[in-house]
Amino acid sequence: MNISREEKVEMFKDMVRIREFEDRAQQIYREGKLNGHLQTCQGQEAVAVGAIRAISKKDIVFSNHRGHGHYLARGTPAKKIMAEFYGKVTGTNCGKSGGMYLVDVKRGMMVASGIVGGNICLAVGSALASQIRKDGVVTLSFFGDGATNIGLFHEGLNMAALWNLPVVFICENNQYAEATKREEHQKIKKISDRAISYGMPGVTIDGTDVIKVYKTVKEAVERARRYKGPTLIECVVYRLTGHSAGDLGAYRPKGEEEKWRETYDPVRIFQTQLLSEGVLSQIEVERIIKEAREEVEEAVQFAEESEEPSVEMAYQYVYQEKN
Ligand SMILES: Cc1ncc(C[n+]2csc(CCOP(=O)(O)OP(=O)(O)O)c2C)c(N)n1
Ligand SMILES: [Mg+2]
Repeated sequence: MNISREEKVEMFKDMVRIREFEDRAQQIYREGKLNGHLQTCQGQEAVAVGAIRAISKKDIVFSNHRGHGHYLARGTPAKKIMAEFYGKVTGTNCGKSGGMYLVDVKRGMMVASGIVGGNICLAVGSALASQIRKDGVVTLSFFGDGATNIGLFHEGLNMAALWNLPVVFICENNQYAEATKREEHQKIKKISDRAISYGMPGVTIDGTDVIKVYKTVKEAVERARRYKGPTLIECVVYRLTGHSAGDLGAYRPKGEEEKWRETYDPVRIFQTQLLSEGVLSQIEVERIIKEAREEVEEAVQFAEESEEPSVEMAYQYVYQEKN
């Protein structure tokens, strides 16, 4: 599977956009400008970008509470996501949800679920619909390591395997579920080992390697599209931040984050790779970072200048409107 220089550059751009967006959003949250929770995905950019680039336009994605990167990679405008954080009417959900439940149906981004493991069965339902319609659509479900202990994970994967549904399960194993280290919430060494008990292929990969993620997901998507059944892909990453923007991660062993940052920062790894391959020059890298920052600042300005939703809007989109 050959990946062109242009594709690599596009992937790098998206990873930088996500990193810049998340760093800035976290900063804004810490300035006390946003309500609710904000779970950012620094350290997981390669999963979002690699996986989303491996699907086609008609495919469907169910994201989770750490999903901003999935949306940015799919093309949801940064300004609409930022406006949603601010609770503004111009946000993806008209300011009604905040960052945890982003929706962009037009781009096949059905919903991000703040219910841990909640999107797994929604994705299985979507894949069942595709199988009945024979529409050739594949559904992706993103979730964390913590979600793999939830009942819905077992029920969903079992049914998907049994019926050969066109769905790919992508576990972003970022070593923590809130403040609980993975070794303290499950005994298995590899989450992908669970796949065998449902009768589907399971694979553990380096989730900081965007090309590896892309190739692995692409293969699983092609398999699913031929109705050969689902795959469980465990992407090993590290959450380069606290659980949410208000969490400084004091429960982590001293130096742990720094160690991962030095060795497994996906953005830095890919940047070094592209520089050494001669795909990008240092000047081009700097330009990409500058453009990403400009896009994020425009998003912040748009969000701050946008209107609050009206009181009447509280009752809109709650129930299906008649006709
Ligand atoms: C069903 C359910 N239980 C508990 C919570 C509270 N909660 C929110 S995020 C989270 C941790 C999830 O960990 P993981 O699945 O590893 O995802 P990560 O946050 O690491 O991306 C928990 C327990 C919830 N939202 N939903
Ligand atoms: Mg986790």
